[in-house]
Amino acid sequence: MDQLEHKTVVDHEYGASEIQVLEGLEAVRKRPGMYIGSTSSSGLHHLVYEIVDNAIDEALAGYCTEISVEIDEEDVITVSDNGRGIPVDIQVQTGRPAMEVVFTILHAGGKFGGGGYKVSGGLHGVGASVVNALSEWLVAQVHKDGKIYEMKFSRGNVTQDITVVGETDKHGTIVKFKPDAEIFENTVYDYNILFTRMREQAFLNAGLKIRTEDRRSGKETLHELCYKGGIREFVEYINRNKTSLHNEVIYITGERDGSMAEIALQYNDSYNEIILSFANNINTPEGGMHEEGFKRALTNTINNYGKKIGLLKNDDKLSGEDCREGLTAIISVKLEEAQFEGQTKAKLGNSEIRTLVNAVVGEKLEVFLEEHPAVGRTIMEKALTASRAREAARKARESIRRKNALEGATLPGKLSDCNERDPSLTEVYIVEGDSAGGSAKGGRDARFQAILPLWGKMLNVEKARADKVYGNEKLTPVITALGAGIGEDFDVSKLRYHKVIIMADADVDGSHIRTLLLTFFFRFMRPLVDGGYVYSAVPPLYKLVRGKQIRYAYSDDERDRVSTEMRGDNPNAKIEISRNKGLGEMDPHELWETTMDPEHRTLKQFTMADAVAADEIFTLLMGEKVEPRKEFIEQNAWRVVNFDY
Ligand code: TTJ
Repeated sequence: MDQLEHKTVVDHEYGASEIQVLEGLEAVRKRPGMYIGSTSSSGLHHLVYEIVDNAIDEALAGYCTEISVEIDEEDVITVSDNGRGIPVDIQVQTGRPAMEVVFTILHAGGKFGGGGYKVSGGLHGVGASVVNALSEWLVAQVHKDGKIYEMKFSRGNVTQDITVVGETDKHGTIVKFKPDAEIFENTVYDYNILFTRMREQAFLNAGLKIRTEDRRSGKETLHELCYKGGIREFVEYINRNKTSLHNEVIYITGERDGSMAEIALQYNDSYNEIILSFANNINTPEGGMHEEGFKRALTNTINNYGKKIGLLKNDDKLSGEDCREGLTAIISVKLEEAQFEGQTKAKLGNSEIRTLVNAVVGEKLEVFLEEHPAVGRTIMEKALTASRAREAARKARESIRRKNALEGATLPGKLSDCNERDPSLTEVYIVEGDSAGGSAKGGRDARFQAILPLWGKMLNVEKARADKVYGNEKLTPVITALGAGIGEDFDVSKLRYHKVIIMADADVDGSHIRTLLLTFFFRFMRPLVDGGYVYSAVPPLYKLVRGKQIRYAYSDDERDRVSTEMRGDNPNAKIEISRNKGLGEMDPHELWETTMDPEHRTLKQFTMADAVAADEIFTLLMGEKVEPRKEFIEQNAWRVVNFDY
């Protein structure tokens, strides 16, 4: 195959710029966390996003209509697009082909070529060179001007200079890489994580075709995504299992000074608010200026409209939260120099965007409501009911507070508290049923473990408004035991235990109570979930007995392994294996050994990184619509039982 001409001048000594290249990528390999957040699963998947962002930029520039993401055997990833292809000509500043620069120089992303990269998606800014540095190998091909150009790398080093390897009538870029097992704890890709991310990108880029495919044996899956309606369809998707209050999704867009904002919203009959915001296609879970501008405009517009149609009297005022009850909204802004702030760089800091979104939403939502009076009235009524319920909830909370003050904030009678007072050292087991509670109380280490038994039917908070939740006699002991308040008053710094452990049987009933409690925590004590304070205890599934020797197993695999171990060299040994009965039937000592002793137990931490997934799960498991719930449980039966979301 022909080598490009410049190949003849490659055999030179290292110049200053190349030494910098090597040092740059060496730094990435030394401290990968600085560039991709972590070397755990999240970092591994981040590699794919970094590559895909380049293709999305090309789509934003208007030159790419299709992107494909594939997983092959050994977790090799291939990302391709039908864009113009990375430039292959020699770059003036470096004297190297642009294609090489993209993969070898840190932050090269938007710096070359001019134009086209106006709203760079790879704003977390690390780009293709970081992926290259962290890959065992990477192969890039560019189809352009009738030729196929190829370059190869290993751990950031060039192993094959740019070479023409064939002819083509197509245009586009193909990048194939294998994540480096020396860097990542685990190099196995989760198709579902990649698919969810790509679906989000497909919603955010209306009309863009995205294909995702898993080609690993036994896992074969394929999706073709394309949403002509963009974020309107995103809102419909989130609301698909809910009952919406008006048929059409409200869609607002506007631009100013090179920035643009796009908002889609629809109300449903739930009590929850879901706002997802994005800046340059990057999710901003901590919100920021675009969200602030939106919220401000929404509250103002709804209040003004209420006055205008006479549903709000003189001094009546709806709060922002009232106006957002049951709201699902997507806010997507595109701007030139996005400033990401906050701990996780997940918050948009550009204040001009607040002004833009506020102005656009203020102006256009008002017009919309005037042109759609039936929708306007529905939204007003929803907000008014929310306001009345909030007042009732405030009174309920107030009465809890007053009662606590009178009784000196007495802890619930059923709570067996621990001796230690430092919350960072303590844990509370929330246990279903009195007998399990008894065993737990007998088995615990009372120095740092508290036990709170619950019994009877738990309230499904997904179907109840806040005031009913605050006054609920099953939940009150949980609220007072945790000591951090509830709802708007919740203050995680007052939490009395830093581990809140739900202990329920490993069966369907246990899974139900777990789900009810988690829903409660998720909806009413969200910082508890976000802070990673919520755990699930994992009781053993099997008990194995050989003579006096007793062992436990927490899965079928472990049961088989343990049984082989116990048998040792004596193939005739009789090992009795029994399915574990239930927490209530374990004696205190057994419960301690298998489920509560920090030295031997397993705890599952409950985290909900993906707000859309969490909302979906709780809506389905706890909501009104029966059909989608049945479907979900049938499709995810094992996950529901194990609570392994
Ligand atoms: C840059 O400006 C001149 C014309 O080409 C532009 C460009 O680089 N386009 C481009 C890059 N399209 N696709 C990419 C790309 C695609 C993947 C999958 C990976 C990478 C690193 C870049």
